[in-house]
Amino acid sequence: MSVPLSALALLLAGAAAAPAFADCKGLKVDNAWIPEAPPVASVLAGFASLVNDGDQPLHIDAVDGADFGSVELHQMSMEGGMMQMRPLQGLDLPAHGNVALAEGGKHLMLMNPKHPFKAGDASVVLFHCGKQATAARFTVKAAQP
Ligand SMILES: [Cu+2]
Repeated sequence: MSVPLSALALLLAGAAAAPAFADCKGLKVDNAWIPEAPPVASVLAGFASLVNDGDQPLHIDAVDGADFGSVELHQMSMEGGMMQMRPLQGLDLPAHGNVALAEGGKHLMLMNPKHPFKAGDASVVLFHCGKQATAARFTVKAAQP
């Protein structure tokens, strides 16, 4: 987390105020969604397509959201026949490249939701790249059977 906590608190508190950060240059977050989970779930997954429209590579160094205790980037992989998850320290997006946050691969772990979410709800998640951050609206949808 390279963003001063005071700046973050200001951003999260100031819903009506102008954003404290400029957007991450070139970053677009498409098809952002959260599979609906039981109301007691202490962690939710977040999926999206991250697109870098810019001419420069992007590095996402932190993710957070006001509705969650914390947000982690995870990588899922098969190890010894078992699905394993490990946290990622950040995410690189090449110029004009994209990275999928999807089931079975890289994804967001939205830890300790501050209230239950049901299908149709939405939550804003911030992707930080240095001093900038891009806000993305994640919609809660019924998980695919
Ligand atoms: Cu995970």
